[in-house]
Amino acid sequence: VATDDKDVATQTQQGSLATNPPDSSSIASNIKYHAEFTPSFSIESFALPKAFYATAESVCDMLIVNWNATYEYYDRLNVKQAYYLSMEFLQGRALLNAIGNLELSGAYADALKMLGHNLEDVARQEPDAALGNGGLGRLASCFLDSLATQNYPAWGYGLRYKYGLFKQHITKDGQEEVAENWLEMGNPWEIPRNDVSYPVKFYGEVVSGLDGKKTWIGGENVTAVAYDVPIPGFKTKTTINLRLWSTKVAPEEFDLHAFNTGDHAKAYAALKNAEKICYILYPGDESMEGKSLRLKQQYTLCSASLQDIVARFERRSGESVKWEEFPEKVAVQMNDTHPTLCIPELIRILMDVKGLSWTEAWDITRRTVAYTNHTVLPEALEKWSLQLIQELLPRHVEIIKTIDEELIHTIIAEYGTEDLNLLEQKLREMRILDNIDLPDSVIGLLCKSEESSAVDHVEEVDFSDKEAKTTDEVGQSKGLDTKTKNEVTFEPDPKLPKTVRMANLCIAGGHAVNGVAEIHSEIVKNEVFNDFYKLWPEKFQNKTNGVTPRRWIRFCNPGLSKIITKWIGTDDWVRNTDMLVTLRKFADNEDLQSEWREAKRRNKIKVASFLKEKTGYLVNPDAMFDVQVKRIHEYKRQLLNILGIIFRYKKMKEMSPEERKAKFVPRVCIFGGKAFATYIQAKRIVKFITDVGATVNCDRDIGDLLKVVFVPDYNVSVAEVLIPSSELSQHISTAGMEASGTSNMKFAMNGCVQIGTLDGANVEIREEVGEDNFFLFGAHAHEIAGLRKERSEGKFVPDPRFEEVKAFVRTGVFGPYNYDELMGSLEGNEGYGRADYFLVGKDFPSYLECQDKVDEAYRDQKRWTRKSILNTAGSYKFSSDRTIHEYARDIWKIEPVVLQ
Ligand code: 4GP
Repeated sequence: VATDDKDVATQTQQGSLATNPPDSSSIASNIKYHAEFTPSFSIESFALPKAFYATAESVCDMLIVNWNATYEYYDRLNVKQAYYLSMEFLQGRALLNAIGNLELSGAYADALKMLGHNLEDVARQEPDAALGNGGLGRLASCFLDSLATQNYPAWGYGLRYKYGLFKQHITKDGQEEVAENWLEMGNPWEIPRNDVSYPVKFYGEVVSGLDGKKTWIGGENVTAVAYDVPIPGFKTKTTINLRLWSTKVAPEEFDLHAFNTGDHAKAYAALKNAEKICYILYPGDESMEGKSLRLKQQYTLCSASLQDIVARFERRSGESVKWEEFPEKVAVQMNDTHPTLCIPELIRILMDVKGLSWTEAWDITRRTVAYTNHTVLPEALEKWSLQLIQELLPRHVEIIKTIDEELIHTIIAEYGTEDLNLLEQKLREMRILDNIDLPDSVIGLLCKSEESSAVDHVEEVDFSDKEAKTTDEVGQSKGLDTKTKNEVTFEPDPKLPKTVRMANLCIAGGHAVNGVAEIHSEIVKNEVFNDFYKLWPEKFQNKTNGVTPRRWIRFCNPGLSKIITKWIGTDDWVRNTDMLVTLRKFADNEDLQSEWREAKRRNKIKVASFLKEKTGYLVNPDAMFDVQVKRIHEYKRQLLNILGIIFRYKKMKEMSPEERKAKFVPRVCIFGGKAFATYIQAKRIVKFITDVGATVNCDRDIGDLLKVVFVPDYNVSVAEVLIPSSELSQHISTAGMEASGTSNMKFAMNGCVQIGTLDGANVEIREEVGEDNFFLFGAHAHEIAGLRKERSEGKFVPDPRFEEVKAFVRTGVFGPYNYDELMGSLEGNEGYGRADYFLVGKDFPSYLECQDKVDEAYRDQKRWTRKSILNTAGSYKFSSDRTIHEYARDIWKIEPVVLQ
């Protein structure tokens, strides 16, 4: 065993992997070698899950060789490198993806067969790496795959959470959350780098030297240690890095004295404090708890990553470090506002550690950093309490105040001081610091302009002396005297909190701001950040999301992929999805159509047994598979879907068996998704759907005509099973609220027809697949504000079908649970919050009518298959390869580097 294994090792060491791939018997012996020598498992047997871990270790050997070669090459060429900073990476499983990208799937399947195992069973042993909540995290993971595949020099940086996104159990009470200990058995894909670690400081104080130089001292120090996860590209040797930080106690913080004198609790406190930073993935935009811990997480990511990036820049620069060239070698992308602290942290490192001036540091930072916005939901736009940041990161608050002051001067330069009401409004809306006194320098300026009264525009202020300012000078200035300003007051409201608006900081401190679909980028420009757009139109861009065609069609849907390859004549479409367009000309070809339907049917049969295993429900694979899988959120409107199903159910019950058979196409309605643990309304929706399923699925009158199945614990791996089998998928958010959506792209790639609103990337998908092949309904984004107003004024007249369905629910047909809160939220009853804020009632009639059209189209299987083929063909645009290429070209200015 050892000799054979060495063969693989030698082959890979010599870097001959790409040209000389190992055969199945050498792979088998390498797996055996790991089963014996990798000290994670006892030696007694070679059963599951050990077989998975040994297999993964053997794959990882190859990845490390390629990783080293890639790293070494970038170092040697000193290329410009992009860094994608994200609090979330929703990687899912890695085994099939890695061997698929290495083109070794067949060899591994054979090797495992020799060892008495089946590749699929082995792969299923891998826990999902769920270091993310939803779309934003999965996008980050798709991006890594595309970066590696297209040979872009780029790394991801994130946190190595001990517990990923919770496991969802469905009980009689609805969703129950259980901790997800994905690292329990070890992680074969990571390489701990004990030699790569950085101090991360919290609390303490800032002292100024005589020369004005600031030093941040005291406080609490933790150590961030790097864990590297190699990310292989498809059909390339390029293997990039996802560097995840884990925190541990800094040696100086461990109180040995306390320990020795028996105060173990005290000694352990520091240990736990440090480790708990990376304990759990926070549930994202809904969580109100643990703010300080969340901020510590964000800062840990920013500080460790930037120290690492700066160190690499210095090392690669050799003898002559030219800081002004930093932006020519480094691009930092902030995935939403979570890594906003990158901005003050880079400035801090450049000024306080490297000795640069404010002007230099500010200029370098602005040329380096860019920001992606992923949501316009007001509650998800991060605002941090100034007091909390002040306590935790006192030096950063000084820097943020200086940036805020800089921004204020820009705003004054833009709007002038003639109309103080307008200026006051703009300052209130645009400042980074919300509800905080204006700095003295600004007050002086405004008073002067008041005296000379006729100033339109003030000159840009020179900030070159900023490093000499103290916190007191910047922060403790008074509000303007209300008397001199007549009506206008620049004073903070003592009743309101003082906060830092992270998105405003990102926009001011970065050189690019992008939305994630055309319609969303327009909303970002014209509504949410319109003032900033007017100030800096050149910063605003669109980068429509994409998904990796490797994971999301080639590997998860091998049957369909084979057919596509056959009809296109090559499998190059996996790297160049533009080729999918070729399918258009075969959309009516009967041979293709029947192969296509057959592939879909095989996937449906697989899913039928998957559903049986997960939920106990038996479904008919000949029924239409109608799927809505995504986070449970009111704006995504799972409620609209389930109410539509209930209406259908009610109508079926009212008909004779013959009538209902003639009227309705049999459907299996599949739901999946997690609700934030603290999001009560979303959890009610989960409970509601499962209750409806429990009633409908046991109704003998209905039989196979309708099934409603909620798949528990929706995650990346579940998506990989469900999406290839689906025929209709639902993307039915209230228009203007879904930034993009990415599952819509995955469904389209897999030949699934969509029903949806004109929202997010749906708009572009519809354009590409053709209007006839997309079931459109609902209000448009520009109508929403008016419709909400109409509702709140009591002018909305609900459709009788909407009233009927709610009344039906209230009869108690779905069990003893009281759905008053849910139904009430659609009516705006007192005490139930927003009066159908998401406009379910408004869109209900057009949704029902559209669903009738879906049934009608499905009856004609040729017509339906044509739509399905045209969806795959039209999905060519939604590869993350295209998205990444645009980021690389327009924002990061990096070039592909192919290993020689
Ligand atoms: C999501 C958006 O809700 C989704 O529309 C988009 O496709 C995705 O980001 C990727 O851009 N946002 C989040 C979040 O996941 O946490 O804000």
